[in-house]
This record gives sequence, C-alpha cells and structure tokens, in this order.
Amino acid sequence: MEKKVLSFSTRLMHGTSRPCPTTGSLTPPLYQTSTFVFDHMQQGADRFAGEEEGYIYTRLGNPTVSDLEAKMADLEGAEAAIAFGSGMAAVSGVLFHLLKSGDHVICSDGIYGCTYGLLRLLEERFGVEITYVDMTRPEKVEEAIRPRTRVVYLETPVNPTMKLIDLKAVSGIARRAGASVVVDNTFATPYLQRPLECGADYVVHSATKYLGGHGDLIAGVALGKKEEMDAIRISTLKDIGGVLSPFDAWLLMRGIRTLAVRMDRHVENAKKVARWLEDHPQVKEVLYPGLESHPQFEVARRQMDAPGGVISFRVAGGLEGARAFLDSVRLCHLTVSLGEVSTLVQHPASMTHSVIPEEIRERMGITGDLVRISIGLEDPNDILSDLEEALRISRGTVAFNENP
Ligand code: 3LM
Repeated sequence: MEKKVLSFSTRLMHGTSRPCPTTGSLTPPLYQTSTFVFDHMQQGADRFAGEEEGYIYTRLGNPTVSDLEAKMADLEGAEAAIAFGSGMAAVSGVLFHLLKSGDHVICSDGIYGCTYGLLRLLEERFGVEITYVDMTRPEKVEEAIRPRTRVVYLETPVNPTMKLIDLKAVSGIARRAGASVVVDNTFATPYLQRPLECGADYVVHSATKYLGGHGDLIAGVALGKKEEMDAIRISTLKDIGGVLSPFDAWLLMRGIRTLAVRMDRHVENAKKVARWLEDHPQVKEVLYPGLESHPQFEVARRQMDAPGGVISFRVAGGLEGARAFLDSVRLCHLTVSLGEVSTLVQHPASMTHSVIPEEIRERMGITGDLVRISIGLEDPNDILSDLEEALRISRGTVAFNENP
C-alpha cells in the first residue's frame, strides 16, 4: 500500500516522535542529563571513533534534542537539522562553517541587529567582506556578485521593515554564482514558508519566537543537507559549543505541536489590526505583507501560505510620536522579541536594531518613527482598543509639542 503523506498540521504532533517504547509515555521523555554511561571501555572508544552509534555527552548529542531535530527537519523538508542554544548560535554556526577570511557575503538590507553585529565581527576580525543590498530587487544581488562570493544571506520577511525577498529569484542567481543561500525563516516559520523548496541551501531559525511560541525559552535551529549538517555538528556546534539544553528542546517540542493553530490566529488577528492601522490618521504607513498596499504583495502570495503575525508601522510625529505611543500602551507589552502568545511592541531604531549605525539604519528604512508589533492571540478588539488609546495619546502629545 502506498504510504500516505500526512499534512503539515498533523505532522506537528505525529510522524517523527513515537510513544516511548519502554513505558508507553505519549509525551516524549526528557533526558535531562549531561552524560551517558558506557557498558565497557571499548564501547566508549567506539562511540568516540564513530564506529558505534550512541550518545556520549549532551554537548555532542542528546535523545531529547535529537527528537526536536528530527521534527524540525520533517517540517522544513530538510535532510537534517541541528538545534542550537539560541537563534544567534544557529546563525553563527552556519556562517562560521561556510566562511573563511577573504570570502564575500551579500546580505539583505535590513536584518536583525545582532546578525548585523555578527557580520561586522566577521568583517573586522576575520577579514570577511560584506555587501548589503536591497534584495527586493533581485538584480541587485547579481550586480553585487564577486569571484569570492560564498554566501547570500537574507531574512524574508525582513526584520523589522517587513520587506519580502523573492526566494526563487535570489536562489537562482546565487546558484549560478556558486554561492550558498542562507535564509532566516524566523518570521514565517515552516508553516507559512519553506525556503528549501524555493532553492535555498540553508534555513536558520530563532526558535525563541513562533516555534517555541510562549516566550519561555531561547533556542535556534539550522537546517540543510545532511553532509553539511554533519560537518556543522562536529565543528561549529561541538567545538564552539552553543548547544541547546534538553529541557528547552522538550519545551520547544511542546510549543511546536500547536504551531498551526497559533499561527492561524496570529495571522487572523494581524490582518484585522493591519487593516485598522491603515485607516488610522495617526499612522503614516503600515508595513504588512497581507495588505495590497505592500510593495511585495505578489511575492507574499507566491511564496508564503499567509502573511504572518508581525506588523511594522510609522507613527505620525516622528520619534516623539512613536515614543508617546509606546509609552501609552497598556495591554500590549513594551518589549523586544516576537511570536509569543501576547502582543509585544517595540522600537527597532533604539532597541533591536540600535547596533546598526544611524545612517545605514535610516537607509534600510529603520527610522525613528517606526514601531514593530508582534500580534498575539488576544481578542483582536482588545488589541485595537489598546492601540486606539495609545495613538490618541500620541496624537495629543505631538499636537501639544507643536503648539505648546
Ligand atoms: C527581536 N530577534 O526582537 P535569538 N533572527 C531573527 C530574529 O528576529 C532574532 C534572531 C535571529 C529579536 C530578539 S532583541 C535583543 C530580541 C530574524 C531575534 C536571534 O538568539 O534566539 O534571540 O534569535 O527582533
């Protein structure tokens, strides 16, 4: 009989994990241990030599972490996955694997602040050259290619400008140039977008966000071909050492089981809020791929199953308008991060992206009036009431500053 392929939502809780064969426990057991005991010396020697399968020490591998890796590989359609102790550990794990001094990276304009910081470190300390380009125009990638271009690195949607990059177009250009495409898929998750199907070579995630979903852990995942992942596991994972704790892997799997229902509600709420913001006089511009006004609305339709749960918008009155708004929210939490059950708002220019020099930040569209909101799972009318009140106060403050 032909094997039936289970749908994505079903595979979130079925598929790679099985009830524990010894106890029948339906929830996968948590192997909260540092080390694994050998039966005899030769067994230890064989495991170190790779001649016998089996666990040795949790930095080198752990059954709970392996469960999570199998689940993530299945969901992204990857040959293999590696869990890391944070999203940044996953990003640096892949980049340190791919790059050596003298190599060249093409990176999307507008990128998470710490990823920008890591690229600057690679540039200043390790002699890697970086070119930032506006990848919403794929021809810009082609123009930036050099003989030593090894990596094309991008986020789509881009944090925090919510620009979208055509994955098939950029991957095609990179492939012809012999460069690897690394896509940070944090904002979309594999539920909404699968970059490997569009030609990317590697996917990285901050699993701290939607995958975990509850704001109670820090984790990262890298995915790609088995051969490459095996190499990363024994070099930039094992020897640099940014591993995920078994408990966080276990919590992350709990979060992943509800990814589809959570994402559906995040998207439904975000669509309502984005449309409402678009009509608000205190809002100058709304950046959300689900709006027809979004410059890459067609790209969203082609490569995403839905536009996601993050919205950025520009508040009238510049930096002070944004400040008054952020200081006035009550239900929404004023905090960084995204993809949690509660709605979170923050100010990218002074928070998540403050490490990027002002001039470059402004060119990337991360201006003082820009606010980012990660829409939670609350009743959308309660979110709207909170935004309404905060925008009302912002309007009053801006008017007062102009005519004291
Ligand atoms: C944030 N972002 O609020 P961790 N890739 C992307 C990300 O957004 C992030 C990472 C990687 C935010 C975190 S700012 C101090 C808080 C697209 C994180 C890094 O290492 O798991 O935090 O992921 O935008």
